[in-house]
Amino acid sequence: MEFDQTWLTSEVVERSIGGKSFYFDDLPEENEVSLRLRSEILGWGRARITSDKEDAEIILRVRPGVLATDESYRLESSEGVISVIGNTSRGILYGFYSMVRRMINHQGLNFESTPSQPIRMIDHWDQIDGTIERGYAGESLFFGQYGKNSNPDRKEFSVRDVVGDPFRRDYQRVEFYARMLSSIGINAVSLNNVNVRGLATFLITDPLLDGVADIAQIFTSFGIKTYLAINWEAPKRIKQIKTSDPLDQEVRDFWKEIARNIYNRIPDFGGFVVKADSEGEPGPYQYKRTHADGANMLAEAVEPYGGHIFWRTFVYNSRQDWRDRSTDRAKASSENFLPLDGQFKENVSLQIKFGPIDFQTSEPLTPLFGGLKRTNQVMEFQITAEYLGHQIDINYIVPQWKKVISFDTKYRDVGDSVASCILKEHAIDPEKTGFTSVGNVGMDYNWTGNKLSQANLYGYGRLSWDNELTPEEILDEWINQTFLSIQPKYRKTIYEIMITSNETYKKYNAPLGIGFMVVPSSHYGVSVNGYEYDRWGTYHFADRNGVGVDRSVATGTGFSGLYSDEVARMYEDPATTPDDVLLFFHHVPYTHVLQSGETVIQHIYNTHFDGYEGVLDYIKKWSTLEGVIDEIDYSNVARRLQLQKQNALEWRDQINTYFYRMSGIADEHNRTIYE
Ligand code: GCV
Repeated sequence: MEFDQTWLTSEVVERSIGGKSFYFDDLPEENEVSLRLRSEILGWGRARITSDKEDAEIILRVRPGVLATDESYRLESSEGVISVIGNTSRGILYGFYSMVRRMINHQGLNFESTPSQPIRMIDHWDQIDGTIERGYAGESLFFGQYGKNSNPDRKEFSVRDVVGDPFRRDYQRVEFYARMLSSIGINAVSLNNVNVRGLATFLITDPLLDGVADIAQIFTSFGIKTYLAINWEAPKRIKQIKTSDPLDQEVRDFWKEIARNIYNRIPDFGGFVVKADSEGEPGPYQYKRTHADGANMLAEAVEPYGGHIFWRTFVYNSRQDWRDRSTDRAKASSENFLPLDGQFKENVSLQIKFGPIDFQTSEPLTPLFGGLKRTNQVMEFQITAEYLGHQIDINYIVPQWKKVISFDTKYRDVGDSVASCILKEHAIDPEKTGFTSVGNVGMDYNWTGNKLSQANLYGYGRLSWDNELTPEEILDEWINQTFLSIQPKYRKTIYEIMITSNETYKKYNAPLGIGFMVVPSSHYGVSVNGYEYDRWGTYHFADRNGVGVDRSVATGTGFSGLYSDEVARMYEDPATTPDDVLLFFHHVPYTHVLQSGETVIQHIYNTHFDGYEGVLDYIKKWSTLEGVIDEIDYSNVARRLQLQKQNALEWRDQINTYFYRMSGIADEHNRTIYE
């Protein structure tokens, strides 16, 4: 095959189910998923299907109503026979992949599982010309002509005119991708960028719907619903209607007609993802309507078909004046959406970035979680490493996500106030809650640019399915499956590199939660003041006295007051604010002593020297794998490590020098800081 087999290699198959005989017991009816299951067993699984129960080693049983949800599964093993049980064939499909995984990882085959989050989605930022906004692994799997249009990271995202069929139609690749997603429990995919540019606006209409339908058919068979991102101005652009006002009857009829046509072609179509009034995109504010007006209008259009709207809360003033200290971007989504709590229809979910700004290395949980009490919500993550090293630097992100979803919001009105539970607790339809994340794959041979970035896709799926899993367990599983044939000591080396990699990256990046010291636009590499005087509202306010943004209620922007009383009290006071977000909430002197006991300035120096050393250590460790793992994988990562070393060095020296110049305070350990 022309692409890497990820964690689903033929070795994995051989050591688990290859050659085994499967028996379908009591399958009430065949559907796309049960047919797919059969072809997975025979094709990918290289196993047999027997009609004689006595001959079966693995029995698949659909038992409607036996398990908690239609996605749940149970594995039972007795006297050499394994049973996979589910209410539906979807449950069995998840059970099937779980059985394979558990066999490889020696995790035992008496096991029952129900997903923690009902929605487990991937959003693609793929563009109609084959490029991907914030993509670091080649072109889109869905659009474009690979080879002719190879320009994965152009650092600007306008879309070129497309001549002819925009679809790539590499269905072998899409099928394998769908298998990857289904094997980790993903159940929804949005195909195109939320900035819907150029011809992409027309994906919701004929004839482009044909291409969408072909892709959706593959995803459906793996239990995955397909969504599209829409352009708010579609009524104007597609049908030359004079307005896109959500209360205008012609506009409402337009969307109803669009929905009717889509569901005719794709009966299990998921619905729409919407970025409106955000970073220059059009939206209801143009017509002085609320975001509830906008979302509910679309929700009404898809409602007769069971459709669903994901409405993003990433709405902020992106034309800020740095001189204006009263506007705080961190407050924007709360200011825009808290007043609308309770006004959204049952088939709308607000799609909320986990942090108040934008997928930085360290950010607090956004106060919308817990603040919204009667609204369906999904938490948005970013697997693609926009601010986390572009899939050049090694960065296993799961520890950061785990920390976010485990944050205790300390709201007393709910049974469980931890971030991952609050979604259901405050929903009007708990089934319309969960996680979504910007995907990280492209047409690169290994899907993710850096082979090790596959672990982030794997980890996102596994964590979404089971919020109790630890980053360590997930990494262990991924390494066992991906590097199945190498000796345990080498797997341990890979583990040691990856488990510390998020912390290492954080160490040489912007310090203590301040964020955004990146090169503008591309967001890779250091530029301390790159965003300091710009329009995006992302400032660090370093001066000769100290650094950080005062977001306290007493003297700052008041952002910290948006949390529950207990959490607000914690963030209000620099002494109780956790170190890793201190500068997000407070402007403190360089001599301020952290909870760790270090001063801010010494912490900056120490972490930046350590971070670079960490990368040197990875290079040494990785070199021991030469000749042990596949040469393609070895050199893929080795090459990137050299780039990471350069990146970490530049971060270290520019950050250290900048803060030395600002503070005039020398490093306690007299290491080299350039003047
Ligand atoms: C799709 C950030 C990124 C943009 C992205 C935006 C969003 O600002 O830099 O590329 O646009 O987030 O989430 O909509």
